[in-house]
Amino acid sequence: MGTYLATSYTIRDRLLQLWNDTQEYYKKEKVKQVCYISIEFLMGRFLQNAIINLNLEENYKKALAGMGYALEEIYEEELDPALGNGGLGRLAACFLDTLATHNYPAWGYGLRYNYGLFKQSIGTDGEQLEKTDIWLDKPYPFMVENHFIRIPIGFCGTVEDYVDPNTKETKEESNRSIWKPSEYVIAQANDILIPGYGTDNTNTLRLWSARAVEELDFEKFSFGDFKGASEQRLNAENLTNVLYPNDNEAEGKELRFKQQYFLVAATLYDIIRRLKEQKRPLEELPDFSAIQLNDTHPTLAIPELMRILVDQEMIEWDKAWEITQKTFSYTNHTILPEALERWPVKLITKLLPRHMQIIEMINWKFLEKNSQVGQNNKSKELRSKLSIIENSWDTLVRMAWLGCIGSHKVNGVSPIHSNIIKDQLFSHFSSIWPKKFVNVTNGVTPRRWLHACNPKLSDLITSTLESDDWIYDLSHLSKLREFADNEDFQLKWAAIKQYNKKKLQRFVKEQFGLDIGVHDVIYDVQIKRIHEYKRQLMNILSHVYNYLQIKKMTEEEKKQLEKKVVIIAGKAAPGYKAAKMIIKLINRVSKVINNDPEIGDLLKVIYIPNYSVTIAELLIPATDVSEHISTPGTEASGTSNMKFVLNGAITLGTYDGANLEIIENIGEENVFTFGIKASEVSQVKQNNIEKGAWNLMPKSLQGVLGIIEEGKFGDPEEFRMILQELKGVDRYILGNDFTSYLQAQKVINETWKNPEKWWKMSIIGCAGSGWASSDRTIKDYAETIWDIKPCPLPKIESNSQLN
Ligand code: GPW
Repeated sequence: MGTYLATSYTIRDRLLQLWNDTQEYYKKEKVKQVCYISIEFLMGRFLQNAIINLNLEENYKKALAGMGYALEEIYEEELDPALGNGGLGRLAACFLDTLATHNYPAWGYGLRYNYGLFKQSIGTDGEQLEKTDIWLDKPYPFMVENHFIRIPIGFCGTVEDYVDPNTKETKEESNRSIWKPSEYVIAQANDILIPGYGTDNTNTLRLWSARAVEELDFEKFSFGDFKGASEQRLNAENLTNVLYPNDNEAEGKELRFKQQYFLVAATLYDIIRRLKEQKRPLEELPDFSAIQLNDTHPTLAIPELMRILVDQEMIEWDKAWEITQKTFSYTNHTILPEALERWPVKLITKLLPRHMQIIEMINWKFLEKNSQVGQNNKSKELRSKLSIIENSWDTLVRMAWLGCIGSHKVNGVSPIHSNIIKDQLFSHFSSIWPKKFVNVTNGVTPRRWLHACNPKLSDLITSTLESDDWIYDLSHLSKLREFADNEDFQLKWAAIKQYNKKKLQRFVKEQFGLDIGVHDVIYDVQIKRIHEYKRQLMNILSHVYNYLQIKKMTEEEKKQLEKKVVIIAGKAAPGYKAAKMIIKLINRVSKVINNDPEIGDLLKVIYIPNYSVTIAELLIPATDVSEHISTPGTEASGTSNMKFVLNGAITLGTYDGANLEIIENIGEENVFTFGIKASEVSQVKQNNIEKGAWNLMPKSLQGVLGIIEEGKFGDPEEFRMILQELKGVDRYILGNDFTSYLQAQKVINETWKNPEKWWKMSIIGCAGSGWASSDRTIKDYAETIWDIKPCPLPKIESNSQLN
């Protein structure tokens, strides 16, 4: 830890200087900035990224070696802050890297949770165990507490009529009111410095943590009520204690709602403070800052800005609304109904009484304008479709509706997803505002996801292209295509894969004491949150099937088989029963297969616990086949699919999310595709409902379920819920896709026998991945939504002196 800290502090020193220079420069230039508000930022480790971005890796390696330390080992000492659940939070982190690298004036805004996503381990029965992630126990040199920035955030209380101080009159038509909160919590800024690659520009990720207004109640303390004395502090700090561990599922907890408001209220205060620092009026907010809402978690920013403009800044409603719509844009990341946030009106009224009034006013004005009032069924139906307020089991506020209505642009994250939101989820809005709905395809940062995690491949690409320009302009990778058939290049390419597989092999041996092969073994990897729609269940069931097949084979037949190591990793939300059962089943199957002497090294199934960004950086470069097998129409984009192709893994995927972009860009002949198209899903589901999924299921899968029910993997009762779902409705249509999934696996095994073909596919995949850079994504946002331009810091003496 000591060497890690010492090294980190030297980097932090440099960054602090560059950061100061950058912030001063942005202020001086008065450039338009973007603020990216996200309830999650899944940053991964910091040190290596910073050293690489500052172009100091060689220097540090040498200097440390001189003192007897290996830089790689120092990297390993760093913790990996888990302030996000999965793709949504990691996307935000990739965006920050790109924004700094390409010199955009940008801020990330999020929460500094005391506890990150739980640490996962696997119990003796194969079940997921969860432990608190107390990451702040250790020093974290790259986050600086900014004591000058503390903002009071109100909750609850009452709303009073606005009384004109001159006329002493209340004016209904001004829409103005006075909110008097009854509770306050302080938002404290904690800044993470964001270095860009090959530039001095250093941006800010500002994470808010909650503090009490009064740390200690001295009255209570002096009367001996020690517990009571710190109660307020504990209650306040509780607000940012823990990251909610759900991915693609809305958790309707009061505390989560408070977190969301706390995030946006502190952030807007901060942005407006900076605007006012420049002595600019609030009418200029849309020219001062674009604000991107990362999914609906920060959509309370819309009524909060309206409150500030109307109630505090005395701007009239319509003008305030124009400013608001021009400032915000909203990204939707899912269409799964269980993930679309809807908060009870009752809860909002209690916690944010004024905001609830504002939401109702926004809704009323919107409906007045856009749906003809009438009592016939058709106009009633339209009104209930358009309304922000939904009447179902309770009266609810649809946050996605609020996001659409309050923003000037709404985007999906891949073409198929953007089409679904335009034509289905928000079709009623897109006919009102056809130009509001756009697509911005996701991307990943090539710095972390190729250059840093796969240094050997990075070197090979640089030496082959005779330039490292590709690191900040990934479209250059296309030039690799001409080497796809080159025997010498293929050998080098394959050798690097072997090298990365060996690294993983050592890890598996050290962690689990398990021996896996490297040569002539296909590494087949599926790593992501465990979710029914992502169909890890289909993956493991297919290997039960394969296992049963091998058991029936003669020794001669076995000799013809390809060897495979199947790796699965990912966490399940602690309250998600089906997902936890899937983890248990994977581990039970793994135990049976790995310990069956008749199977030997033909098939191994490994579940790697506690999946994280750091583990992804180890697994992705070592992968031959990566699985992205969601039910078509369910995975908005996926981003690890991009990381894998970039690192020469071949995709085994369905026609879903960004898999379709991979297919489009590298050709379907270079992807192992299977299953039906999104347009066919509803018909299959309907058949399942009408005829019963069991009756439509292929014999192969029926046999597998039979074996589970016989107790081959322990008491079948433990898996009843997932088995019943498969046999009953099979919402994610595993049964329907099972046969073609097995067929795709066969094609993989056949292709593996032909190395020239395999490595050609692998190289073409990488060569055709230029579009998958988050640099391209951010350029799209900057040009089509944010209207911001790069603002590179001029190279000045004081900066260069540091090098
Ligand atoms: F439900 N995504 C995620 F839309 O990782 F909010 N967590 C989430 O809670 C949600 C979405 C939410 C993911 C999508 O599942 C994935 O398909 C996409 O690539 C990623 O967000 C980034 O856009």
